[in-house]
Amino acid sequence: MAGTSRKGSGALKTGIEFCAVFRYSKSMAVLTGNGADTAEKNREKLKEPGEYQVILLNDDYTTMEFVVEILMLIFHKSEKEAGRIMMDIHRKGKGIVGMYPWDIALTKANEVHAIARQHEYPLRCIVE
Ligand code: TYC
Repeated sequence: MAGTSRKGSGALKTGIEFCAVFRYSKSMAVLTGNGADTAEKNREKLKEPGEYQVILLNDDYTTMEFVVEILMLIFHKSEKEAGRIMMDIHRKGKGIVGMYPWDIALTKANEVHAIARQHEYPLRCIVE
């Protein structure tokens, strides 16, 4: 390990035998041993991945009008586009309503749930 006095290891010359970095993969922090990696590779691994799908799920109780309102209010869709997306979800069971960085995607999903529950609808929204 770094700081021990074993001799003969190339890595020990620099004082670093093992370097652990956190790499973010979706919601998981993955511990990766990569003492041999370059600074460039480390920078890539530390970079947050770009965007996540926010997906709305169909159900039998939430009204079509309410889903259209949600798509306009939370996801900034036009009324026409919101109607089209809602009908697509109604027919197929689910649909992507936007792509956002992780924190924004989670916030939007939570907003959908909060407003839906206030109106006593079971509407579900997931991020993946
Ligand atoms: N299936 C619902 C109905 O017929 C409408 C609906 C559409 C609900 C999309 C949820 O994500 C949804 N009232």
